[in-house]
Amino acid sequence: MSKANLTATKTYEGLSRAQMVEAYRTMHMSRKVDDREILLKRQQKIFFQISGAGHEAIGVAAGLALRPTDWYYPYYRDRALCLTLGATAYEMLLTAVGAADDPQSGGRQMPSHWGFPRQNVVTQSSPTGTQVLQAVGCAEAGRYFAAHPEAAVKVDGDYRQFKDVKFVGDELTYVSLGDGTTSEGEFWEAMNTAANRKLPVIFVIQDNEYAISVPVEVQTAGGNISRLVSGFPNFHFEEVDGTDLAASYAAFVRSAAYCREGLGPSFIHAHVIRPYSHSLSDDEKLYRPEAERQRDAARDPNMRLQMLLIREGILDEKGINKLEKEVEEELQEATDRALAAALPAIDSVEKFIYSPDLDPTSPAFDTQPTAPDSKDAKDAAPKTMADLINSTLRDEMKRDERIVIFGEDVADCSREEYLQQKSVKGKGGVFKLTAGLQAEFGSDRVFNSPLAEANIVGRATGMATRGMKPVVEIQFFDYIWPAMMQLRDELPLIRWRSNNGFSSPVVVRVAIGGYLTGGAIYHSQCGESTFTHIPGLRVVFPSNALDAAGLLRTAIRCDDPVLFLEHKRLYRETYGRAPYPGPEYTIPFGKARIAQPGTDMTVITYGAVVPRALQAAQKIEREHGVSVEVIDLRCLNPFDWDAIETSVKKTNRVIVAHEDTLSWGYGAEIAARIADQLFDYLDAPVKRVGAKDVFVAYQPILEDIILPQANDLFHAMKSLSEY
Ligand SMILES: Cc1ncc(C[n+]2csc(CCOP(=O)(O)OP(=O)(O)O)c2C)c(N)n1
Ligand SMILES: [Mg+2]
Repeated sequence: MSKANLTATKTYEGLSRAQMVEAYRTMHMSRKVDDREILLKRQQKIFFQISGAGHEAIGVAAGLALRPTDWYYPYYRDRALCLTLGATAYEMLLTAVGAADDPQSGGRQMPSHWGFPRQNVVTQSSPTGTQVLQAVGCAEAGRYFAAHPEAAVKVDGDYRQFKDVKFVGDELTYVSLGDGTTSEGEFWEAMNTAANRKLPVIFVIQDNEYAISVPVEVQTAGGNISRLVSGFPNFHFEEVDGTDLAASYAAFVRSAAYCREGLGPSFIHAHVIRPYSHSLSDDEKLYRPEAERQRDAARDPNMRLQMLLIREGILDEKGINKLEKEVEEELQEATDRALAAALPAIDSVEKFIYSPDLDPTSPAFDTQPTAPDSKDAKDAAPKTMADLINSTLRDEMKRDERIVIFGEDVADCSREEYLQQKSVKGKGGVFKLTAGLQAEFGSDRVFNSPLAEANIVGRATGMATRGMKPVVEIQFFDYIWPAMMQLRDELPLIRWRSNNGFSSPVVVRVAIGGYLTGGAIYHSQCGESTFTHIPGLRVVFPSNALDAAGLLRTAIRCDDPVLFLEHKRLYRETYGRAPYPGPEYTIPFGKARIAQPGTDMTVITYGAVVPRALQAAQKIEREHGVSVEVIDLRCLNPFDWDAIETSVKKTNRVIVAHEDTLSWGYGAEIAARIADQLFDYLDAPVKRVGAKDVFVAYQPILEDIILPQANDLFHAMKSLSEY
């Protein structure tokens, strides 16, 4: 072979000369889009800018080494990756101006919050680190569908009708984050699960040595994340100069091969630079001296590649100029079009908070229980709420193979062999709600999570984005807070922030509430109004076995995320038992139940206060002849305004009662709406009954005085009837 031919076929860690040129084109475009956005921001034509400058080589390397069938959870510096995957400068600028046709969010998110459905780039957000657990869940979904291909088939009549499942057997999931973000607990939770389950995830740390102004040695013990994570089992590790395109590419090729072989996750620690300030709101000169900035500049990835192209004779100066001119022309044309693009209609803001396809309040969910088999007395006997939740989960798992259940202690026994040997009976949840499900459906459908609530909700969110239906359990409401970032900033926003590009209809079951005699502060909390305050999250709170069964089934078949609150005290009460209503029994969301009809006043309540309100209502009827209508809302978001309106118009007196603390509670909203919209029908002020504004104490006499009792309701009813 001649020398010229040899040169022409020379590769750079496997990248051809033509690929090197195209890589440079993308890296240059990426930097130029940043520069253009900075200009547009200064001209006040866009409203935010954060750049990917200095991170171009690692992004392009990833895009070239990975496949279109892989999945991507990139962070905001990944502009060059997204361009390599096929997103365009025009699309990015549509996001920057907040255009109606912005394919990422329809004008809802800041620029650089990547989300391109076509490219499997899953909608990203601003909280640093929330993407990592979701990426783990995404990888788990790929593996799940490969093992259960039948589950991927579309089925009419529930959320599956509206969810295309895409998967290939040897796919992997890319997730990236900055050096500072490795300080987040969720990062460590994700590493732990990926290692433990040998998941095909490539974790990419883009280490530019700063998190805004905080240097890496303050974030990371010893200053090097690679050293800290080196003890995780099952990982393939790379530490690479992320400003070197070919070296970065090689790291991705090795990492991807390892993941695709099913050996486990990979970790790429890429040393990059941040030549611009953190964002346009930051001035790095305040905390970085000139000499340090110069040192970074000498490693600029774009400059390095340009020099390599010239040195290797791949492009000469003329060729570089020509390429850069082409980029400039394309960018100018993209900018002109983006600036002229139509803006979103202002009446579109409430679109896609919930599924536009499946309405869980619709009459289609209004069904009747099927009569129990009369030949089987066991079937016809009234069952507890715990029993019916268990039966509902079982029947839904039979019906829908996309359902998986995980959480703390929910499995029968993680050490399967004990079950097989029949040497143990199995646990199935601290309240036994999931008992027998692992034994029946297998350990890949019902399994224990680590003791980490963000892990549960974050992974579930990633799985549901891919089309699975995770029905996860938070063991106690009191411990839901580690998952709060996922529950407030992620799960309920996936659909809205991506303008319906993605959705994540997870069911989160939570054991809630007090009246336990000894439950004390940390096993008795309510706090539902914190969650009804979150747009995009359905919140359900049944008071009896039949409602729990019907509403749980609706929650599972629904196309929206649902927080399903199960009162621990009601799990095994005699009150509200019912025979199993059959495998198709559903109750629409947002429809209250009249627990007792009445004419003199209305009590609006839910959960464990329902039986207490009924007790008080019966007493006041007996002793004072006051007829009380008790409304059990059973679904808190949406809630049944029609039922409230009808009742208050009839009775003209109303109490809103709940177990949660009184101030700022769920009742405040209902009371305010009644005052606002039904004032003319009221003969007395709207009254509220709730817990004292303290936590629940351990000693039963303290618990009794803190939580609202039937007697408190009785007194409230009496005083209201006398008003
Ligand atoms: C949970 C959370 N806390 C704080 C912030 C504000 N914030 C945005 S970016 C950032 C620094 C991130 O640094 P790093 O992870 O190193 O990424 P880099 O920007 O350097 O690429 C901070 C503190 C945030 N977005 N989310
Ligand atoms: Mg950083």
